[in-house]
Amino acid sequence: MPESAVPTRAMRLGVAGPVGTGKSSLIAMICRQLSDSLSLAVVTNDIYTDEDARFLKAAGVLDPERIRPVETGACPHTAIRDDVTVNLLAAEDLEADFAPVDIVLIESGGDNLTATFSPALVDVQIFVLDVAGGGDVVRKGGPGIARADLLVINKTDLGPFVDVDVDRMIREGREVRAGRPVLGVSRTDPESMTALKQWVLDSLASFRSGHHVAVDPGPMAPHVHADGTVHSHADSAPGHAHVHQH
Ligand SMILES: Nc1nc2c(ncn2[C@@H]2O[C@H](COP(=O)(O)OP(=O)(O)O)[C@@H](O)[C@H]2O)c(=O)[nH]1
Ligand SMILES: [Mg+2]
Repeated sequence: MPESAVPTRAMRLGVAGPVGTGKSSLIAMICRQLSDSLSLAVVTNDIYTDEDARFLKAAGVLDPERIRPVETGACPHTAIRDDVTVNLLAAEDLEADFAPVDIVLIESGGDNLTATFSPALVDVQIFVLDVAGGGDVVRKGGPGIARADLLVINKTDLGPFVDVDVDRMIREGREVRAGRPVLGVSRTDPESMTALKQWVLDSLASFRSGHHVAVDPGPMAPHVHADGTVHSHADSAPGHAHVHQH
């Protein structure tokens, strides 16, 4: 990117990963640590409710007006991957309403292991797994695990209770990610919170340098929705139509 392309808009940071791994908690943690020094806003993607937005508002880490839900209907992946318009509009509205905004955090409404953000929507993305999901999940791979800008292995405090070797899980994460960063995180571990904060600040510095290139972790694998719909994003370049079939 040439020097003249130094961005003036907010950085958009995506947080994806299976339900329950701690995406909302992680966003709350980032807000708690950075809202004094930076202007932040949050977009949540819920299928039918505004559960995540309500959770974050209740956490009291940000002015509730800065947290907005996008309701995505039956396929939450589409709104972060194939047609990102509603998310982009929500992010741009927040930026306009609370200008200047430094970072808009976007929580995915993912319901499986394979959802990733389009680089047309986010500049950087975190993929979140948790220790309670089992030590094997990292080895199963997938575009988010392998190629998101950061892999967070959350709830490291639970390792001893679920018989998971956390250090090994992190090591295996590094192996499948070919040197991309992996961070073991727990809300009970202040050092891990500081490391997460530093990663966000480093990402913001890189974004503002004008040399940052948003990376596409790759298309999500075909998956089956609860209603039996088979959903293939095999060619899901930004804006590309994807296939739904029963
Ligand atoms: N033990 C433990 N639980 C956590 C941690 N972070 C989140 N949780 C819990 O995990 C559950 C799911 O978290 P949530 O942020 O709603 O997950 P999301 O569905 O990915 O947004 C909640 O009950 C959280 O309290 C952590 O670091 N340690
Ligand atoms: Mg959530």
